[in-house]
Amino acid sequence: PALAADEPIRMRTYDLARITPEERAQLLRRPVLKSEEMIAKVKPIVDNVRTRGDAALLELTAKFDKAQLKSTVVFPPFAPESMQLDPAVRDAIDVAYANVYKFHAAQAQNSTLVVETMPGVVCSRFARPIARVGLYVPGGTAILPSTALMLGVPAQVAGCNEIVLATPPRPDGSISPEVMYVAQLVGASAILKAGGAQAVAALAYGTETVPKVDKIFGPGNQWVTAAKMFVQNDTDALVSIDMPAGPSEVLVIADSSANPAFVAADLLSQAEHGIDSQVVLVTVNLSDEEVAAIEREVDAQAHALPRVEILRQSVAKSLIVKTSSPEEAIGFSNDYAPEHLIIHLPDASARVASIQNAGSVFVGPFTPESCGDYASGTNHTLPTNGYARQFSGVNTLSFQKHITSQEITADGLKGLGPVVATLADCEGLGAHANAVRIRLAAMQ
Ligand code: HSO
Ligand code: ZN
Repeated sequence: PALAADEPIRMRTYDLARITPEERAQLLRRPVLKSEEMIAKVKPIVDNVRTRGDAALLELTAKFDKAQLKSTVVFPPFAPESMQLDPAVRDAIDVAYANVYKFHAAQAQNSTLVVETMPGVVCSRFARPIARVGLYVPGGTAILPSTALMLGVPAQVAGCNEIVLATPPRPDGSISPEVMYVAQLVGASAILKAGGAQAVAALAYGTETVPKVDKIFGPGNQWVTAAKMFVQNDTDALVSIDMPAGPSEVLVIADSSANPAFVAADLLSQAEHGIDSQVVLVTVNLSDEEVAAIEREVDAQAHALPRVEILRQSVAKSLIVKTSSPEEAIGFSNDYAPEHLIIHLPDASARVASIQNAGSVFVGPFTPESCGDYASGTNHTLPTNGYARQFSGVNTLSFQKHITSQEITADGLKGLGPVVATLADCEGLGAHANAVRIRLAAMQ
């Protein structure tokens, strides 16, 4: 239903003590992603790019991005004119880059793990970079150099050989100078000027000019997400993806110690991403008047923001859940498994110990989510849709894989060999048993 422009921008309120378990379960649900339907829609686009390569990419980019390109890929060195920035923006990107680099460099696992499990039986594990990675940086309603940073820095830290950054071009065929600058900072080896399912297909299969990659990262709209799911399931593509993605979310826990203006600002910062953004406020022992004070702030701040039309729709779909203890609030949050969790409680840092499911946590009144979105050092590519139960956000290890290794001495094999031969006999796999016994016999 259309919302009148003069109507207050309000969330829906529920009291956890007054709802049934079924209603509670309903509050934890996200809007359904019609993934099968979307996968059917992207298949023709993916097939087109896979079979016709660059010709298909150029046609689709003309159709969807209104850009007439001669070639879809740009290789370094990138033209200085394509990266010209306002000095204040460049300095801000530099600080963000340094912080994100520092935090992700600390995550790199470069040392080999070595364990002697039995005398003479040495097992080890070491990390190697994923050689070729594709980073999808969405276009659409906002330019997102921050996403280029969040995907590019861990790829650089991990030591990936080829970093292909894909992003839709503007109608004049160019890429925003901010994204170009970040591409250069992170050492991108190619920029693919394409978006949507066609960009994902080009990364997955390669074309005459686009290098094929081994893993595709990054957020995107339903088309991008569906295309990532499709290519991941195609064994011909031999490609993996970072995680299933859905609309962005935040859950804010606040009690009476919280500043209503801060709480409202945090809710709105996430709600402005898109009309499907999920914003949840979980209150702890707030009176009706205190809840109303936050709602008035949401309404007043929203009307003064540039993306008020998006906020009108996303806030209307968002929730306030009233609880009567911090434990109850955190219990609800753990069940919801939000992408972002902001804690406005007096003992916020002590509460982190009880967080079980969340993509990234923002602790205390002076930690807005915006800082993690841009520049504190943590990654902003995080699990949505409740996938924080089993997925981590993008991190340095997302760009590496681990190889295990073992080395067994002759004496080691004397100890371990009979165990293996017994188990192989038990499975009826005589050749396995023989590979051990032939050596044990040779040692006699
Ligand atoms: N909050 C978004 C990331 C972002 N915010 C990019 C601003 N720019 C991820 O959920
Ligand atoms: Zn954000």
